Amino acid sequence: MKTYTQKTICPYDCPASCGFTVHTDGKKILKTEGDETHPVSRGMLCGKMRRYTEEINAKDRILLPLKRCGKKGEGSFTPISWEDAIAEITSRWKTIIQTDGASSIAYCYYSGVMSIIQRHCVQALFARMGTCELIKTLCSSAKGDGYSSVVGNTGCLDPRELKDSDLFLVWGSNAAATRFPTLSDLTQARREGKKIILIEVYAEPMAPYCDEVILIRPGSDGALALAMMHELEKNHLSDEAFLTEYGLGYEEFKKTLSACTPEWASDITGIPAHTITALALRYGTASAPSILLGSGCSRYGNGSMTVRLITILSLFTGAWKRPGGGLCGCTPSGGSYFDGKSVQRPDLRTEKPVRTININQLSMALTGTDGHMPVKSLYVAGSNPANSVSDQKSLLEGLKREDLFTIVHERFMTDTAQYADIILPATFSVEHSDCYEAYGYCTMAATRKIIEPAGEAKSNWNTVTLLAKAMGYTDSYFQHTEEEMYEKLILTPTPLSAHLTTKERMALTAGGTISMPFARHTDFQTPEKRFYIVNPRLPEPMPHYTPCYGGSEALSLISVPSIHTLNSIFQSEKRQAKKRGPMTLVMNTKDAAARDIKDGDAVLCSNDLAEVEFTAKTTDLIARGAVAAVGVYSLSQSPGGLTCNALHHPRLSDGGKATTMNDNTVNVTLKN
Ligand SMILES: Nc1nc2c(c(=O)[nH]1)N[C@H]1C(S)=C(S)[C@@H](COP(=O)(O)OP(=O)(O)OC[C@H]3O[C@@H](n4cnc5c(=O)[nH]c(N)nc54)[C@H](O)[C@@H]3O)O[C@H]1N2
Ligand SMILES: Nc1nc2c(c(=O)[nH]1)N[C@H]1C(S)=C(S)[C@@H](COP(=O)(O)OP(=O)(O)OC[C@H]3O[C@@H](n4cnc5c(=O)[nH]c(N)nc54)[C@H](O)[C@@H]3O)O[C@H]1N2
Ligand SMILES: [Mo]
Repeated sequence: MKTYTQKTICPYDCPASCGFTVHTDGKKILKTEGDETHPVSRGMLCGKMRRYTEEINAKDRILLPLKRCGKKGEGSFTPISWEDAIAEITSRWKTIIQTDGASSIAYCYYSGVMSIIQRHCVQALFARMGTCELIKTLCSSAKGDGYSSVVGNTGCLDPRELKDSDLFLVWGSNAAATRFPTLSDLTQARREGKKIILIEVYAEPMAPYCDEVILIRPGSDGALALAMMHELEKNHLSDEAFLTEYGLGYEEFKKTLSACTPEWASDITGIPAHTITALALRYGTASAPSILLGSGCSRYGNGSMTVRLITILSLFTGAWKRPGGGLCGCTPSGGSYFDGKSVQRPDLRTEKPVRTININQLSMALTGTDGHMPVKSLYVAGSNPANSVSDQKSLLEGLKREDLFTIVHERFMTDTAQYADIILPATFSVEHSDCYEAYGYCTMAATRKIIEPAGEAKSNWNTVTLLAKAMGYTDSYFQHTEEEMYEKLILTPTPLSAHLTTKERMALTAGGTISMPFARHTDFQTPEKRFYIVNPRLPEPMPHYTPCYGGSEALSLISVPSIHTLNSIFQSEKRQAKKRGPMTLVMNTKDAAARDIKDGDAVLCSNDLAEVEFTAKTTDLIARGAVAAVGVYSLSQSPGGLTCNALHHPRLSDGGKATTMNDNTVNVTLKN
């Protein structure tokens, strides 16, 4: 058997879009390993992607189209042909459009596949059909909203610039799990004697990589940022010249800071006032301090405001002027290298959508609690809402409706697929061609199909175009092949990739990664070419502390990623599942002791939405009053058939219409 290697890109939802190499015989993937030539991952490959071969070749992969033959949700299916599946789906849709209108059809895609064609082509089909529009804000839109309300489209630091930082505030980012390549930058900085300070609710995973840990109450980071700025002002450590020359509203904002004392913030954050002062002084006396911001503190009712305040803090000492100084963790490119709109094609919609559905409120659209009729059909691709979306109990009730026609395009029998009427088999990244741009680094990449799809699996592009043709759509968009789309996308420049030569673009079509220039951080991309401390375009022009939703239960629940899984991906891979262990709720040792709870006990976590059973784990490295549910679990891995998402209200953030999955309260008791 002749084998060879080929480079490709990780399709999953991490900031780096790491490169890796596959060994193949041309038919099957035999092994994966790091790609030493990749400008970001530099030969590293996470434990999950080392298991990619097992995932691709898994025995339980869905390889044929399936049709439901039992009750909804029961999980009984029988194989059908692609022809019959497409005919049934499109005839049902045509009937629904005639009887109830296109606005009773919904679609849901999110981050299962992060490449541009396969991810976004789904939107084009539903735009053409004129169905409900989906607001895709399941992850970090509040963070993006808060950041851009200060600096517009200005790019933040690419983590490769962190080598010049002289102090690091790791602010709610579990880089050990979610920013693997950045972790090595932090480790290197520490070797050079630079200090790393962690500001976290749940600090256990990152504490070993940091010099100091500051535990903070969930959703209170805005108050900390304000008190730090108060102390910077008091100690003449703010860069007044920079703030006045490049910023708008500094003088007005400065006046509001006098009330934001460390004592005031201490009451809100639970951090001692002297710790806040020491942190501010250390930050203010560093030359090029960087803040590495995760998305955790943005997933609250006040998430956008919190990020707005942290972004202003990052500018307050003029750090943005100096190499390595500033904010890392938002969009480093400040825009797009590929013309994603040419795939999404919002222009295929001829009329304004009658109905929009926020993905965080899918449960409401399925049960009709959003003031509309419950939707009649749902198409899911590249998402597993039964595991990943809030208000899980209602969502499952909605999916159970016998009058809901659900199609799930998937690789595995996920909890969402269990509720389908028709399941279509989907490809893995090595079985289709696509373009990638990292959302946490300045890189763009492309990779062609390496092997033929297993069984009868089809890519999102090939499925969407089949459906469109069967709907009778003759638009030229749906007539393109996947390879034509791939080449077209690579050859179309955007303002940020306009400098690439045709030769470079041609080279990219063969596959590879291009490192793009870092942003010019003080070239502020706002209409005024300055950043907004006060932003007159916002409903609340003056930034200030706003509380999160909170709730009446005793403990605040946050939901954090697991190092062993990637959202709901890899949970069926046996070794990863074993390493991850049972569904765990992390508690502060004292909060646990007050409830007579010990490590390993079965506990019940409840609020007005649901009761969910977990295994308790206790540590001093989580803030008092907070509990953390680690990882996304399938319903079958949960002792009570529900996961932490059943405890998440479908409320939205203040800006960005985003998830507030960290902003819920719960009571926790020992299970008898
Ligand atoms: N291994 C692994 N990697 C992943 C993922 C995964 O599931 N597993 N998910 C991928 C995806 S989709 C994304 S969006 C990114 C996730 O990226 P992020 O969402 O940035 O995830 P984390 O890096 O865990 O950062 C969240 C951290 O915020 C903390 N936190 C929560 N609330 C607060 C708060 O109020 N204040 C402060 N200071 N901290 C708080 C949590 O304890 C957690 O450690 O990672 C991606 N990479
Ligand atoms: N409790 C809890 N909830 C969370 C999070 C958390 O940390 N904890 N994280 C949140 C965040 S940050 C995010 S981004 C969301 C993610 O939520 P989702 O976007 O729903 O992501 P996944 O749960 O990983 O499901 C993705 C599915 O896409 C499938 N898939 C992969 N590639 C393809 C493909 O090419 N085509 C098709 N058709 N399918 C494919 C995978 O098999 C998988 O079942 O979850 C959010 N929900
Ligand atoms: Mo995400």
